[in-house]
Amino acid sequence: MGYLASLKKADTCALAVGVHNGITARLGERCGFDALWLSSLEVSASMALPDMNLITMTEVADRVREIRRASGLPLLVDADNGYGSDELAARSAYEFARSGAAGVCLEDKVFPKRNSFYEDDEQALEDTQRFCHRLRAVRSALAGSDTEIIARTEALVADRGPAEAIRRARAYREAGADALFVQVTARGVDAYRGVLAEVRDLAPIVVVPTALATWSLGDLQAAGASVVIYANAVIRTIVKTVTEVLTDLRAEPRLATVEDDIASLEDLFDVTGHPLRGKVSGVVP
Ligand code: SPV
Ligand code: MG
Repeated sequence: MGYLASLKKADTCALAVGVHNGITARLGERCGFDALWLSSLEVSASMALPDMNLITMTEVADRVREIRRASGLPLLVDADNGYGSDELAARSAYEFARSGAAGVCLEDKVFPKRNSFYEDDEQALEDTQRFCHRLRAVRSALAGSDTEIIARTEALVADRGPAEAIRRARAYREAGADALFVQVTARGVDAYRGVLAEVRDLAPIVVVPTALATWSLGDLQAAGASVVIYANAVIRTIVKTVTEVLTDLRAEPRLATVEDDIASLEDLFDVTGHPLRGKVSGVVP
């Protein structure tokens, strides 16, 4: 049984964190998260790019391998819209699964997609039947694998209303998705609980509560979540903290200015492993 199916069967809710590389995955694991989300926003931002289908399947596959070396946690991979065609979606899912992904998430946005939170941009949805065709292509590429398919609908993001979100979630489940993810931004929050109530019995539900910042884990689980993903906390921490530390260091150029605000070398070596202390974690199994 796949990871998300087992969470639903156990009637439990896992906590996942969005990451973009080996060290952020390792830190997520050390901080006690249950699972990892390889986020397109995190990966794009880590390359100083906007999140709009500029990253490629091979770049993401490299990150999957890097993360799997650094952490044993289940990894859910954000495969965007499958990178432009059914064949690319299928190949991507196959490569990610072979590299150790527990789940691959595909969203119903046309290529090139825009991050759901680019509110001034057009959020154009793929036709439902075309997206179902894509899911079936991915399903057949993953035949015999435990890697699960998460189908994500952007209907609420695109302002298409709760009925459309429910209709699409049902269609995607029928087309072979193992889990469902209804993305929500500020404009969809009022409808969100009602949408999940209609789809939660169909499959495990993935929730990214970026627009639900005040909801507790209990609230999210009560609404139907089998896994809750804090998708972009890591990269936002990096932007804020690195900016603060470098600003201080530039203003007062001596390392002592910031030494209390940055990790000690000891702590860094503890995270990455240290050759003089035996095992180099993640390199020597
Ligand atoms: C991501 O983390 O890349 C996601 C979630 O797709 S969100 O950015 O909230 O759309
Ligand atoms: Mg994404």
